[in-house]
Amino acid sequence: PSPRPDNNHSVTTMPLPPCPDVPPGLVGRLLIEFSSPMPMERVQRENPGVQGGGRYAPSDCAPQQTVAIIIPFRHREHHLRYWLHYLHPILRRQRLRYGIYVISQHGEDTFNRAKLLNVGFLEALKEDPAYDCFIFSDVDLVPMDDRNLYRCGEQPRHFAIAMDKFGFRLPYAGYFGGVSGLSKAQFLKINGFPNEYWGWGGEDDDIFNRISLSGMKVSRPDIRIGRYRMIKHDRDKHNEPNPQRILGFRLPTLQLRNLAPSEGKHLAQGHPGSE
Ligand code: UDH
Repeated sequence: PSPRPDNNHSVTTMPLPPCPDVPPGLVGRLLIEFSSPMPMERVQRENPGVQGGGRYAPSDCAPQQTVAIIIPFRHREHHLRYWLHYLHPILRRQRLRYGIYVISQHGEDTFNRAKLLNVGFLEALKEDPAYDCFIFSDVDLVPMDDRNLYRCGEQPRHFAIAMDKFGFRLPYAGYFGGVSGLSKAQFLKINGFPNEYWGWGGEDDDIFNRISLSGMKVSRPDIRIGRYRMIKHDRDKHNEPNPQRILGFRLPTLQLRNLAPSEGKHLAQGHPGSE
């Protein structure tokens, strides 16, 4: 039986104030490096506020969104430890309520990144129907600036716009790879991600096209803020470039016409062989 309320000793919890739009305590540009291996014990020790399953909520304010971070994964444990080491403190400073979902592909068949992300969307919602923002992040990408806020907005968001491996520039105008975010409604509007891309490449361009064809427009942070370090690695086994990745790439003519000439050049040069 549940305890009867005792009027003399009732505990009333005050509702938390909403978290401010601009979180206080952000530090801006960060030093990110991957020289010495990162032990999991250190990650755990340094992030005591994180609950089981990689869940966290600020104690001093109520965030507007509940964010599920979905990571496509196989055999990258050492990358994951770096990712957790850097991201937990950043997400905490950003005052997010979040959970992290590492979606690992079983077996050694060809990797399928987008399908894993679809699985992550469904599994996160099964665990907590309150998730209303989904951020899809490669395990080897760490933001270099905590002002790059991991939250959803009016339009689908592309976060990883200036990676070190691309010379801190967007490789082509329609690039949507690395780290991206869609609200639940936006994800459902584009009918989720494609399941047909086996191996490396093409699925991010397909997602970009789904967004454009649904009448939405990708939003991006300032180029000085959307900077990322990628953990250097060789190509994984069973994730060879998908020879059909280019076939899936069909920019609607309308969009091509809207590109500035310089963007068109990047598009021609940077796609789709660039890594
Ligand atoms: N991923 C895994 N395991 C795999 C393959 C992919 O976890 O076996 C995930 C991981 O989250 C990774 C993401 O899928 O960050 C994207 O895959 P990727 O890192 O292989 O793609 P990227 O374009 O690299 O970053 C392509 C190979 C680069 C080789 C460069 C050699 N100089």
